[in-house]
Amino acid sequence: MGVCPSATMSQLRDNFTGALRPWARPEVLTCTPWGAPIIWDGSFDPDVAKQEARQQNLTIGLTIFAVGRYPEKYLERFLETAEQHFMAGQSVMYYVCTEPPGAVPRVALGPGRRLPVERVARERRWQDVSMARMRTLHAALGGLPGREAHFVFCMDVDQHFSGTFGPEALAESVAQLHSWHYHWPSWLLPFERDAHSAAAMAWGQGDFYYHAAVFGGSVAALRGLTAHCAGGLAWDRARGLEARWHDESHLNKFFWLHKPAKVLSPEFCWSPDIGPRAEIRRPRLLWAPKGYRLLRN
Ligand code: 2GW
Ligand code: MN
Repeated sequence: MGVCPSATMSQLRDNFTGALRPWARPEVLTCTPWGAPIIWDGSFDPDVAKQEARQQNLTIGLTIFAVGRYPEKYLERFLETAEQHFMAGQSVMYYVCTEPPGAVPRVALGPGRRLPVERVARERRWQDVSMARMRTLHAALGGLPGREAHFVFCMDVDQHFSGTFGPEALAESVAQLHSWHYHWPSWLLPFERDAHSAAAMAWGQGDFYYHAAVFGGSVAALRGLTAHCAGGLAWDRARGLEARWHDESHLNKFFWLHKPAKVLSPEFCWSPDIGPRAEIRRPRLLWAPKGYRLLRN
């Protein structure tokens, strides 16, 4: 499939290239139609990416929300594995938004890594917990986190790291291919189709279906993204609407309108329930099994 050797230099100036070698993965799509790299295991050199990031003395933020029963259930493993695998050797700021506030486990942090804790309001419905993240993130990026970090990743907490997730993943804006949908034809993708919703995608629209469990970028790009999504969620709510996959639907609309500068292969956020796949070599994040009945009440 499409290899994109030039991978447009303008695109890559804000990207950490990690010496891209898309030809190393000829069996998968390594470039989007608009020229952004889709990175797969083996298609970059993690050590080169590491050096590029070290030279620029970056601070990388990672925002995580954990409210209700999620802190006790997921936070410790997420943070412990992040210490092993997320941006190892770089300065990292974890921004944990949690409720109750005492629920953050004590995790030993490496040098240059910090973990301030923010308290957030508890929402009544579970859909609202997930959707309120966009509003809260927007505010946070306008405050201290936005001034400290150069790049920020925003992640679901119900997952853990299982492999290196390093600076090769950084770019002006970064989207994650959804592991259940990356090989589906466009007309089957679960975009919001109600034309009245702010997240509406007409038939024929949509490049890929992205997973809201991982997205990232520069602070400026994420300010735009979170403003768009929080605005769309509020617009829908004022009309009594709720998009099919909540904040994820609005995120997909945003990335349709504003193409991401880098796309992460499903290896970066994989669901073990799918089982082994030849093209999935080394998963970086693994979803926790869904215990909906237990947690969604
Ligand atoms: C969410 C659903 C049902 C019950 C509880 C919660 C819940 C979510 C919660 O009680 N506490 C909490 O902190 N959360 C946060 O919201 C947490 O960060 C979690 O990872 C995130 C999204 O909820 P999650 O992971 O249970 O839902 P998923 O894995 O189906 O998420 C996808 O779809 C969501 C919208 O429905 C979001 O777009 C999410 O980013 C997607 O990965
Ligand atoms: Mn999740």
